[in-house]
Amino acid sequence: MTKKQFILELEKIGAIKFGKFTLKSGIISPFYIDLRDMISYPEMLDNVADFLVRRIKKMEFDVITGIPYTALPIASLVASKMKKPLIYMRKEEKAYGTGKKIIGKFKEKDKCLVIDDLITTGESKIETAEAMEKEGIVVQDFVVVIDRSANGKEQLKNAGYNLHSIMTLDKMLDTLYDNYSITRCQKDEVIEFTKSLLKKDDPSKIDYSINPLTKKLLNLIKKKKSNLILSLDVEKQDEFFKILDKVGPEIVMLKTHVDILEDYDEKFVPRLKEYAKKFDFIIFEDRKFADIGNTVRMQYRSGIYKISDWSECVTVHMVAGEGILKGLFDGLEGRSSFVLARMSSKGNLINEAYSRKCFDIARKNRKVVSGFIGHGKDVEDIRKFKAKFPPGLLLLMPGVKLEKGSDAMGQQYITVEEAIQGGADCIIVGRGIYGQKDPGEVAKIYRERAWKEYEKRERKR
Ligand code: S5P
Repeated sequence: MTKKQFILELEKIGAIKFGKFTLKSGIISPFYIDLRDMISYPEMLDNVADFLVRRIKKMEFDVITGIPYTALPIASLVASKMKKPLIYMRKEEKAYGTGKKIIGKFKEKDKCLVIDDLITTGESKIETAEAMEKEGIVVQDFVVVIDRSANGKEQLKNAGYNLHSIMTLDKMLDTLYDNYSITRCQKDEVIEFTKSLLKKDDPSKIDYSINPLTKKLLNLIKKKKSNLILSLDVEKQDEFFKILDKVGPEIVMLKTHVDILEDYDEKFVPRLKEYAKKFDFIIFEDRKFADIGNTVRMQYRSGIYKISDWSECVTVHMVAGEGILKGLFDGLEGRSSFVLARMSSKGNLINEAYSRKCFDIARKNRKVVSGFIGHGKDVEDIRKFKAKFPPGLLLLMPGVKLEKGSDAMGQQYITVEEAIQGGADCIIVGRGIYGQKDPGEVAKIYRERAWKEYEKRERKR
């Protein structure tokens, strides 16, 4: 079978379709490619494996993998044809047994060639490579059957990987067009659509006016020369305001957990607002909403605290899905959120796929999402995490102290410098400041150390 015949065959079995398709992200696409069913056509499967063998024959690698599920049967056939060992990574986390992430035999530093069916943006390829690298495997080359991306090759190159493909989208469209399977109009529509996906994330096109809170925070950072958020987790109002008096000049945001206060009363909010005005900071209730839209709507607006009246932004867990944002913000103006895309606590259950879904939802809801709460084990880890953010969304980082360390209940700390170098726009500090003898003085140190690093980073950009 030639490549041309293979493409025509793909269309015949319904693996390529033209029309209107809603993608996972909610975007409507004029075409759709899905190679999953190819395994039921032995001749096609055999052919695709032969194409791959020809493409990779001269490459150097020790083991082969296919990204589950679609590419795994393809990769096993390729591995068998090439007499190379096959390994694969579990798609789901295993909660019992050995907990082994990679199935198959490999040695530390083995070079693994990764096969996949498609590439759309490159994001998930980079995640796979990073996950394999964590297990001691070296990844350099990806081979896909169809490159349907606008800039996947570039994306991977920037992350340090090579992309090879059996065929590109252009080649596929040309073949189908030449064979009268699609019209010129359909072909152009697909090309336009693929290009338009790129434009969406162009950083020079970020419009901050869509989210006034993001704009306000960025202005405050510049004006106060501060990236510091105080997390004032104390139980008495007296102590709360005593500390705030000292730390107020150093911060751009005050993060509260209002339900910690033992003596909360109707005087608290007006006083807090006075302080916010006097010291010019944003009030940020770290409520971590996580329920269905209807429930969070009430939790946010009603009850004793009526959070939406006074807190300019709140934290949100995206576990209940996108509806939570509707519940929280529909009908309200000038309010925004930070989504927990990673946590600082040891053993937390957030994984890469979950973080990515948070990014996707935020990308579609910039009006009410200003950015993410996130953490990382070191500068490199945070950099990779931040590189996946939709442009213009900010990273606030808790779990920060002057020195690395941890507490007795699983909190993990990295240093101010690591956080900012990695890409944090603000650091969130609690006990590192309010637990000290002179919170004002210590806050100043945090602010200065963060600002110094931030200026260095921004100059380099
Ligand atoms: O992953 C997280 C997310 C948040 S918002 N880890 C965190 O520690 N936080 C919050 O940041 C936490 O609820 C607390 O209010 C603050 C960190 O406090 P510290 O005393 O450990 O600095």
